[in-house]
Parts: sequence; structure tokens; C-alpha cells
Amino acid sequence: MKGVNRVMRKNRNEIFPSIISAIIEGDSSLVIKLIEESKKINISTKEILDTALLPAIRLIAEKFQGPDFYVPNVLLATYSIKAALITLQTHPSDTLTTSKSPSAKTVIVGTVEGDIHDIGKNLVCIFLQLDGFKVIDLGVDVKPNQFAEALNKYKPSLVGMSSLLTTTAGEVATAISFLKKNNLLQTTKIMAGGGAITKAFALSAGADGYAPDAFSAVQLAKSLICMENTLF
Ligand code: B1M
Repeated sequence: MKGVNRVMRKNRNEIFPSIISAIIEGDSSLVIKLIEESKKINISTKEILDTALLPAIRLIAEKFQGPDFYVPNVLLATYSIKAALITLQTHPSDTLTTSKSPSAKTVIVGTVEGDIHDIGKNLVCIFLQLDGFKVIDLGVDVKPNQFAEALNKYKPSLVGMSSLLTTTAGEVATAISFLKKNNLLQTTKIMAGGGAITKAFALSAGADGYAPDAFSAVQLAKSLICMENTLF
């Protein structure tokens, strides 16, 4: 009830800081209500992402380096971001295309084996979905054989691999070489990204491209599978 009152008083200018603080507090139900409220007053998904979710994500990363924000706080905050992203996915009306389009290209995305970071990967998924790709999210700690099974099952145009840990960056190369060995990359491209990956590393690991952030990931996905005309 308290959360509902906090929602009802919001106008366009107040709503973004309110979403950010609800995320930092890890209050998922309030985040969902605020996102619903934003959509009711016709705030676009892109504006919510740019003005609330991305700043909140940056703030979580900053606070995690500080003295009074611990792993449980990070986890609660990240659940709230997930809740926000899922809520946004129920409002595809302001996007240019949707993954229900018959010509939607399929992209498989996963965080590589040994790594459970998924905030950045989830953002990449949602940006791709908002642009009309059909996204199959394999989650985190994805083993080479799981990528292979998904390739066989979904026949994607592109596979995205994310890695945030220096210790797991090598798993990108391991997974790519497993897929190549099994002849699964004849018509499928590979894109890599995440804090532990550089362009040079991605290319040396056998990826076709590297993207430093979610927006660039969409541009790269389009250029790798020759869809430059469907603009974000
Ligand atoms: Co961890 N963590 N963490 N962590 N964590 C980092 C990554 C770290 C840099 C923190 C630090 O020490 N300064 C460090 C890695 C150091 C290194 O190896 N170089 C680290 C560590 C060490 C660890 C543990 C080992 C800690 C421990 O237990 N001792 C452990 C590992 C667990 C595991 O994976 N096995 C761990 C655990 C965790 C939490 C569970 C607490 C939590 C993850 C929660 C979750 O994801 N559900 C967490 C978090 C939140 C972070 C930080 C604070 C934030 C990461 C994040 O979400 N950033 C991070 C420090 C930091 O980044 N300042 C840190 C925001 C996100 C939007 O950015 O993920 O970079 P990012 O994604 C961007 C781009 O990179 C890109 O687009 C995204 C959007 O712009 N991108 C792609 C990402 N994937 C892409 C894929 C693409 C294309 C672009 O194509 C496919």
C-alpha cells in the first residue's frame, strides 16, 4: 500500500529518480508499479532504459565499490532491474518492430561457463528484442555443449557470448572452438562482449565481432547479419 502511494504522486519528472531509488532499495514490486505508471503516461521504453535503468545500473556498480552496499544489496537491486526489464517486455507497442515479426532473426545469448553476471547480458537481450530480434536467452554459466544444443535447436543467425570475469574470458574461446569443431558456425556469426572482453581478445578468440555496450551490440548484430536497414 505504501508503494502504491509512492507511485500515485509521481509525474513525468519525478518518475525516473523514483525508479532509480526503488531499484537501489531492491523494491521490485515498487519498480514494477513505477514502470507501469511510466507507460500509462506514455514514457517510451527507450527513455526508461536511458534515463532510469542504465543510470541505476551504473549506480549499483559505483555503490558496490563503496563501504555500505554489499552483495545482498547488489542482488536485490539486480532482481529489481530484471523485474523492470520483464515489465517493459510486456509493453512492446512503442518499438519499431517486434520479435513476433515473421522475418525476425534469431539470436542466442548467454554468459559463458563459470560466470553468473547477467545484468549486462540481460540489457543486450532486451535491446536486441526491442529492435525486433527473436532472442533466446540461455542465462548464465552456459557450457559449450549448451550453446551447441541451442544452435542445433534454434538455428540462429547470431550467437552472443558475455563475460565479465578475467578468469572466464577464455571460456569465450573455448565455446567458439567447440562450436567450430562441431561444424555449427557455417551460417552463424559470433558476437562477444562484457567487461572482461576487448575487441582484440574477441577477434583472437574467433568471434566475428565485439560490442562494448548494449546499443553497439544491436548495431553489430545488424551488421554481422546484414540487416543495416532496420534501424534502432
Ligand atoms: Co562481480 N565482479 N563478481 N558480481 N561485479 C565485477 C565484474 C568486478 C569487475 C568487480 C571488481 O572487482 N571491481 C570483478 C571482476 C574482475 C575481473 O575478473 N576483471 C567481479 C568479481 C571478481 C566477482 C566475484 C568473483 C566476486 C567474488 O565472489 N569474490 C563473483 C563472481 C561470481 C561468478 O560469476 N562466478 C562476483 C559476483 C557478483 C554478484 C553476484 C554479486 C553481482 C552479479 C549480479 C548479476 O549479474 N546478477 C556482481 C556485480 C553486480 C558486479 C559489478 C559491480 C557490476 C557488473 C554489472 O552488472 N555492470 C562489477 C563491477 C563493475 O562492473 N563495476 C563486478 C553493469 C552492466 C550493465 O555492465 O555487465 O559490463 P556490463 O555489461 C555492459 C557491457 O559490458 C556490454 O553491454 C552491457 C550494457 O552496456 N556487454 C555486452 C555485456 N555483455 C555483453 C555481450 C555482448 C555485447 C555487449 O554480446 C554478446
